Amino acid sequence: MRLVIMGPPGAGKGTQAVVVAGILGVPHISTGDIFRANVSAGTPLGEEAQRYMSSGEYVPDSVTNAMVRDRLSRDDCRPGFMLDGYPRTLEQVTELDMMLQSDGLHLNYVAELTVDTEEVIQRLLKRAQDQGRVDDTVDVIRRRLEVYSEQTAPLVAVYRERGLLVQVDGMGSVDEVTARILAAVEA
Ligand code: B4P
Repeated sequence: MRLVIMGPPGAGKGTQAVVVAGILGVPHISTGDIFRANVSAGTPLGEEAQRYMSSGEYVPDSVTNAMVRDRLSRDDCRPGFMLDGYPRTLEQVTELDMMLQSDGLHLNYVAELTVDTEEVIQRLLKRAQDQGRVDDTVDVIRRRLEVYSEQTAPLVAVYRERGLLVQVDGMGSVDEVTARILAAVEA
């Protein structure tokens, strides 16, 4: 099973991707987590990513695409994967298409989590208190939501056109949302 999970910041992508990937027995690949691990480790990739993430901007496509290409080429991705937070731009969609096509592979589903804007802001402000993430301040959250609607929301139409899109209500408890995703991807 090759899945993508998308949705605005705070929709529950990371939360759900961990659980669903575990149930399906495929690796969970979060570009945000990989960037944060590199920031913590002080790598050159982390230093570059931090400049963008701390202001709510996307890391440049060239950097992100190369990182995902490397990750998807590993053996554990052969049975499938759950991509969380990638693709986020039209250029990333094209690049992912090429990565898959070169191996004769295709996506099975793209699950879009839909959540009210007010709810995502509350979730991210709560996470700011719990975890102190630098990109969870009010101003940066506002910018991340703008960047999402400008650059990532248009991807929904692309995947709908391809017949891959499933929309999942992301409101409610974590368990309720997980059950909806599993039903939507017929797992
Ligand atoms: P991400 O790490 O993807 O961060 P995110 O959009 O905030 O989603 P996340 O998965 O962390 O949060 P979730 O909704 O699960 O990206 C961070 C940054 O990395 C981006 O802004 C960008 O700079 C960079 N980046 C990543 N991918 C990139 C790409 N492809 N191209 C360029 N740049 C990229 O959860 C949010 C909170 O809600 C959590 O605290 C959670 O506990 C809570 N929550 C979840 N489900 C809930 C529920 N049902 N009820 C109540 N709370 C819930």
